[in-house]
Amino acid sequence: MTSLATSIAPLSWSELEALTDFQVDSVNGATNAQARLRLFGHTEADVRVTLYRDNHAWCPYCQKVWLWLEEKQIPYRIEKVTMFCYGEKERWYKRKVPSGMLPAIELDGRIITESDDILLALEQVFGALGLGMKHPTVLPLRYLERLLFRSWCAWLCYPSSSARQEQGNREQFISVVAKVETALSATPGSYFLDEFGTVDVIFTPYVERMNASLYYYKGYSLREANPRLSDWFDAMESRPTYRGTQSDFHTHVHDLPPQMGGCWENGEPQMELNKARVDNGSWEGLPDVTYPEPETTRAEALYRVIKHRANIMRVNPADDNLMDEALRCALTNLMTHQVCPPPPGSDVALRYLRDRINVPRDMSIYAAKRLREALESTAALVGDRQGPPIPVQHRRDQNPADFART
Ligand SMILES: N[C@@H](CCC(=O)N[C@@H](CS)C(=O)NCC(=O)O)C(=O)O
Repeated sequence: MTSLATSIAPLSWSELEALTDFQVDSVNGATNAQARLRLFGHTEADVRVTLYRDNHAWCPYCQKVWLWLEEKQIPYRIEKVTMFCYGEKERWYKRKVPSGMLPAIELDGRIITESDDILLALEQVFGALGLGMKHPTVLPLRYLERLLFRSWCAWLCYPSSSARQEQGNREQFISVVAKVETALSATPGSYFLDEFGTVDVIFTPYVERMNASLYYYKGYSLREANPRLSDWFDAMESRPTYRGTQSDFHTHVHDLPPQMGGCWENGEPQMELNKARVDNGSWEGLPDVTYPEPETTRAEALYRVIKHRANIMRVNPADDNLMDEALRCALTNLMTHQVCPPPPGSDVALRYLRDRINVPRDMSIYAAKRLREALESTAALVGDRQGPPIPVQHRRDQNPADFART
């Protein structure tokens, strides 16, 4: 878009609908967060597994099992459950799993909880993904993943009483990252072992969350600072399975605080810069994704907004008519690159939505970046007011009970 771009009136919903033919086969196509059934070319009669995972795809242990099932192409059903931090746990789920904890699977009618036990049970029935969970080469790497997790929590999730303590936590984390770099260097390829496998799946959820949270709360870019991890991320992003489960910085930095019991900023200049960028853009070029952007991302974002527009309108703090017009302006800008001024006073409404797009729940990482960009640049035409702050103690603003089933 150039400064010479002309200003146009918003397209109608039917005109917008005509601009997207985005379609995915959620059952047999590429990994996606919307599916309730995955068949990989099998029939429903072949389904032996149900995965219970959280609605928003925020739970890291759920991502681990989800990625494993996708990699092995095991036919399975998906039932989505509410996490305590954003709503009330479903009674039907508590009857199955009294603690309410996620993930769980039902395998041939048997409920299994604890992600490691789930993977072990799945391995017994369907075979391992590369080397198995208990293989002597895998065990020390699983241990290393937990070590990394603990040093990340120690740095991120507790307030430092002094600059020295903050520095100590940072150095402790970086020393464990060095061990991860060494482990990744042990094989010629980009994965942990010679072939992609269980170990990569086990590292994925938290390394993705570390990359996001340390960038935002500590000004430390895990992916950019570590060449082996950088290669590993790139290799993971070459897999459609990972792309389908992959989240972005904006989603993670705001889903983690209530799940982790708090994330602590260090207030350093780089941190402040990173934070402003993740919250307000530009989202292009952030080190949360590096594979080339597919051509369909704008059409995808448009399709997903149109599909959920009644719910989007309902939960928005602004008046429905105001938001309807403002949203059409942002979508018109998304698709035509033309400036489309929204009604006065709609900046808050547009930024409310900008702050609540969830990846991969709502759309893929690049589609979300495009949509946030269109919402932000449209909002900026009428004001600089931010939406209500995203809560940090809970995320009941994301209660799935306020949305219809997708
Ligand atoms: N050790 C468990 C940890 C599972 C866990 O901590 N799950 C969290 C979500 S990440 C949970 O279900 N918490 C209850 C809730 O948030 O509703 C595993 O590996 O499966």
